[in-house]
Amino acid sequence: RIDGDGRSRRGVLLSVGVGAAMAAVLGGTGRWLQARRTRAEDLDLPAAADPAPPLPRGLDDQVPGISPWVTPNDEFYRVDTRLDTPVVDSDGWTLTIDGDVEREVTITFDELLAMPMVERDITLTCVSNSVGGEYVGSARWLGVPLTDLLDRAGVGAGADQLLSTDFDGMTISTPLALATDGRDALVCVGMNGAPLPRAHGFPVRMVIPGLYGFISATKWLTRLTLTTYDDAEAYWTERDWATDAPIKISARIDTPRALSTVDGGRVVVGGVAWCQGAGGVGQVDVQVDGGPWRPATLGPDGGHDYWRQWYFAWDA
Ligand SMILES: Nc1nc2c(c(=O)[nH]1)N[C@H]1C(S)=C(S)[C@@H](COP(=O)(O)O)O[C@H]1N2
Ligand SMILES: [Mo]
Repeated sequence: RIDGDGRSRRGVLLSVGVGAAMAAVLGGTGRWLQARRTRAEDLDLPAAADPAPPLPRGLDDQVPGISPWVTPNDEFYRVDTRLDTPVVDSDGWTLTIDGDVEREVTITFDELLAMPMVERDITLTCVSNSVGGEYVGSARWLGVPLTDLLDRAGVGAGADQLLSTDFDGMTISTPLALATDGRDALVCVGMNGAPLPRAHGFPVRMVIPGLYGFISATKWLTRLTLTTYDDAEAYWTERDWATDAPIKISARIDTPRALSTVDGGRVVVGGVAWCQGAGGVGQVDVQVDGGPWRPATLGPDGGHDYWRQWYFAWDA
């Protein structure tokens, strides 16, 4: 960087040269940094053995202001009990499956990557999302089916709760029956073709379609404990939140924005709707003031665990 007086400031140059450039400039120190931390963007993820079908083209270009069909990673909502973005290393990472199991299992990140991966398009949302709110997003997730991991440990007969723990001891509880009922419950390493961003759980998180994030979507996952609701309470359960929390059917109007002013004539009203666990969205209706409910035009179908775009041309 050259300052206003024309002199270059070398110290500043070093501090902005993070990562590869820093390793090159600092030599030994740089190598030490790289050995200690696997940067998310440096990881090569395996291809899915069971890939998701190509997504049909969404309505993004047709309906200005509508939510993108696939939420970009850096625009994906974030809900955490913590304020910082933890730096968890994939090199030292392990996942332990314990509790009511036939044999306790601990696997490394490389061992997880060696398991057959599946790819699924899943909409994730937070129970704290208000009507029209921001806490919902849709991505293509890459991961190992949760049941493949549980099968390695052999689930005992008494368990009814899957208690997952993050690297820092934060716990999330999931009803075992729902996590293993055939839905695409995943232990994920990838999001939209990239390793998980740190804010979204790098190196490994859970994603379970149809359950709100606070009972399913553990980020920075390190432990899965088979237990019962009588024996153990998760973070949110201690705070009196429900333990059984299926995602409710919902829709959001993205455009026009609430309280905005539009010109008379043709106004395209558009948004997204989601209905996991009940076959996906089959219809969206729109009502203007007290008028009749009229059917909106639906965007393409991304599967029953994925939201659906819709629009309605209103003659204002
Ligand atoms: N470790 C950890 N995992 C967590 C949380 C958390 O606070 N800590 N929040 C949960 C909640 S309430 C939601 S809605 C989702 C949000 O995931 P996202 O931030 O990637 O959108 O993560 C879940 N997983
Ligand atoms: Mo949440």
